[in-house]
Amino acid sequence: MQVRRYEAVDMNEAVQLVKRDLGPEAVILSTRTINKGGAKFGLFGRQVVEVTAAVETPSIVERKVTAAPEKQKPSLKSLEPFKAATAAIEPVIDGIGQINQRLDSLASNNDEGQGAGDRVSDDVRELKSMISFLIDQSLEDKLIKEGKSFLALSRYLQNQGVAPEYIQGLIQEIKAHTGGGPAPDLRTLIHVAASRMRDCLTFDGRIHGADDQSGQKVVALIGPTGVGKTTTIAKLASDLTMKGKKVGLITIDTYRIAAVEQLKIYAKILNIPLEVVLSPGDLKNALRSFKRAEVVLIDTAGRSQRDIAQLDDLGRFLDAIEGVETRLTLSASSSDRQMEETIRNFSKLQIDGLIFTKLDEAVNLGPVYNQHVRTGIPISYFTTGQQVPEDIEEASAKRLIGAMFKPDQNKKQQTINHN
Ligand SMILES: Nc1nc2c(ncn2[C@@H]2O[C@H](COP(=O)(O)OP(=O)(O)O)[C@@H](O)[C@H]2O)c(=O)[nH]1
Ligand SMILES: [Mg+2]
Repeated sequence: MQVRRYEAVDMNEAVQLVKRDLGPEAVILSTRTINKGGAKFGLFGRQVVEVTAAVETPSIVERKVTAAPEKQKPSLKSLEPFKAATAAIEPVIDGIGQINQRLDSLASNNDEGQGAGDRVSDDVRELKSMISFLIDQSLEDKLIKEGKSFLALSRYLQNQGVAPEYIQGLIQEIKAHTGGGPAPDLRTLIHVAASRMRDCLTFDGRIHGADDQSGQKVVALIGPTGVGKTTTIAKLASDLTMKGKKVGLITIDTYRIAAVEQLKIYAKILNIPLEVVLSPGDLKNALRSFKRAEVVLIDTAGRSQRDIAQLDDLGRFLDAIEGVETRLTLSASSSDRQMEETIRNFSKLQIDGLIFTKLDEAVNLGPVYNQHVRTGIPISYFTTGQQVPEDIEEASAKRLIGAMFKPDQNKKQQTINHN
């Protein structure tokens, strides 16, 4: 195998380079955006796309196989029964794959000591419901009898990561509406499902400024390490500043020097005051010094949602400020189970809204939908990339439901919009 690295101004050019150099068989192993020269963190640096690609160099044995005469290939027609059989067992294979993954994670969780018992029982429960869903052939048979459009919708939503219980609920609801008549065609069904799913969503918690007499809105972004809290704060601060709002930044993330430096750089570039705070008492003082700011954004340390002491510590900081709101920040590319665990543990604290980051990296948005519907916590923002300030938008059904039914359009779309 030959592995090579390329740099280009955009993905399109990178792919052309790869194809020209390695040929049409080349596969892209990884891509990332890097800054070349200029200031750090994307505001002024030149962005280039770095792509690592590889092409197989066939071994002597492989060459012999690929050189086999054309006539030995089975005709397309003779493949039909195999295709049908493969399609029939596909859901079961998918399911077995997922069960294997769960079993692997169960085995590793078992080694993790404190709290592992709870997680194991959660996993076992989830595993049981997954198995019963898979072996519940009567459900699938029923769907087939009602017409393939229901089955197709169910399979489709399953692939989008929507939880089985929501799919079943949705289908039952649509069935109740059709009054036992013939199943609608798939197009109509998708239309109805999308609209019903849209009705279950609540978007709120966008940060514009104070909505009471205080004249000030104080919002802390909380969540696990690395989800993008600091980057999101920089995006929000930049957007608010551009709209003429007076913004103040506070960081209580003093665990890592790099974390403070990261926010300091953003604050400097945006020309926004930043206070670094070490104790709940200091936090009160910092807020006093931001009396004239209309919005104060607080960056917090990435707490491991499994570390109760760290969460209690964060709670003490938040308790020191009257009227503070929180936005729990979650990566849209993490699994349903990870998100659920994070929300469960962070709900020791008050959660006023959800921000989902890294939509650009998410394979599908089913878990975002599941967690939102399960908890009923409104979604405030989506972020769609590493670029500050542009890769953020106010959360909308158009993006979430649109991405589920047109998955190829799940990438960057626009900056913050106001509909
Ligand atoms: N792809 C992608 N990366 C993001 C996004 N938001 C943040 N990141 C990256 O995620 C990494 C961690 O971000 P950071 O803001 O330091 O996370 P924090 O630990 O929660 O404060 C950085 O490399 C960010 O550039 C996003 O929407 N999409
Ligand atoms: Mg941070």
